[in-house]
Amino acid sequence: MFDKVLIANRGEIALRVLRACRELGIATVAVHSTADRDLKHVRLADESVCIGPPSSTDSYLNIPALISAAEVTDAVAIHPGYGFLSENADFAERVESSGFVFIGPRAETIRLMGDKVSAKNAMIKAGVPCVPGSEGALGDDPEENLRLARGIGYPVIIKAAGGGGGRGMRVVHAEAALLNAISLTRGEALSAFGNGNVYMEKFLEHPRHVEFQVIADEHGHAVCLGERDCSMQRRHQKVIEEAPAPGISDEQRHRMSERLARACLEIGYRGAGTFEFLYEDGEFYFIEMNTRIQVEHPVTELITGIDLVREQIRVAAGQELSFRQDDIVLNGHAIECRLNAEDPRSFMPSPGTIKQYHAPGGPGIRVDTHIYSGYVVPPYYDSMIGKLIAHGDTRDVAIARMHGALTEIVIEGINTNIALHKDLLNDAAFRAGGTDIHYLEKKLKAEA
Ligand code: MV4
Repeated sequence: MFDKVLIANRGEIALRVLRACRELGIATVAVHSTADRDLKHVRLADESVCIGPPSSTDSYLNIPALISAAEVTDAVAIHPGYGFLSENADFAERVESSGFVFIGPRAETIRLMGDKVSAKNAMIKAGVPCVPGSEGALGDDPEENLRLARGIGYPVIIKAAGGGGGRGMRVVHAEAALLNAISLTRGEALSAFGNGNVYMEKFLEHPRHVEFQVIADEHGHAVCLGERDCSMQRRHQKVIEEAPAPGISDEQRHRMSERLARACLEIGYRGAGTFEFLYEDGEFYFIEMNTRIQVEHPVTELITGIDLVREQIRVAAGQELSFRQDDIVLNGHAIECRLNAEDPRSFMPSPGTIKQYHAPGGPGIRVDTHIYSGYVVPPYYDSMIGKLIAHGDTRDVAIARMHGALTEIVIEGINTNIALHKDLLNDAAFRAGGTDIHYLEKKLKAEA
């Protein structure tokens, strides 16, 4: 096992990684910007290094500063967390060429999945169901693109190969708008991602977002840990996630799990990963793969009893997964509410001093957060300040426990989305389960 891991991230996930390292007997190096000296994990880490000024570009995205910090502290491996450099193939490559272990997939796998056209091609080849669309990137022949869209049927969506997570897409409802949409998306993609490749798909109008967690080692073992429903989102930011996804049958889950584990072996996947699908009318359609640990990983941990960050570190160190597919039993239901420092009406970030913080607790409640009384939420980064996760034997019990936790928790001094979460837990459609990706934005609009 590694002697020392550098945590190239901040906030709750840095703390989560630190805790996993501590359990594995691994020493930790925290890196932080000048705005993050008082982060909880910086205090708990064995060592810490200031890597630059507040701006992410100059600190958490500063590759030379991170490599230098690993060198001066004699770290063996680097955990990228989520966001920042976690899916940057060049970073993974630089980490490895500097003699450190990148805790994640190989750089070439990150690159394969980072290009949504090559990712989709790889999944088609592996027999994973995808959204009907163009075979690879679109060409420049207008007639051919018009013919293609006619064949798929409107509405279609034009997506940038270099995009993902909602960036670089355009819906086209009628033929008159197609060619302009292609050239606009191409231009934006070129300037935003340095890659002008775009592709076309049938636009699904009322899908749910259902994603499958996988993890693979370098000894030929790949395991699927079931799915999560992340449909409750606003502007591509997830608000509530849950596992299992309401209404997905054991047969559907087993079928997908078997295929996705096989796909992992086919592409030589290593580490934790997530296959994202749109789910509509009982069918799954692959859209993207995330090659990192995700914010919502705890709901999978609670229903499987598996520590994903621990396994992620173990497989990066060359160890075998500590379980097999047949060992996986899904137990009960888990729900996560993302806690954001934001204005409840405008959703604008609400940084500042947390004057009081009281944690909720009780059976089935997990709190993943770095906040404490007196902590100052800086204005420079994502507004997520933590996650409340509730587990129970049934979805109703998990919801009831989450409601209790939201009532117990006290965060004073800043604005948060706690009230929104309470409102959503009481929402009839949410309680019924299976709302689509547009539900929250429609609800917010109707209540405005
Ligand atoms: C789609 C789609 C409908 N049809 N693709 C948005 C984020 C990116 N991961 C893919 N996205 C979508 N792709 C087809 N063919 C609708 C979305 C989409 C969406 C997907 C998941 C979660 C939230 C979303 C919100 C708006 C649009």
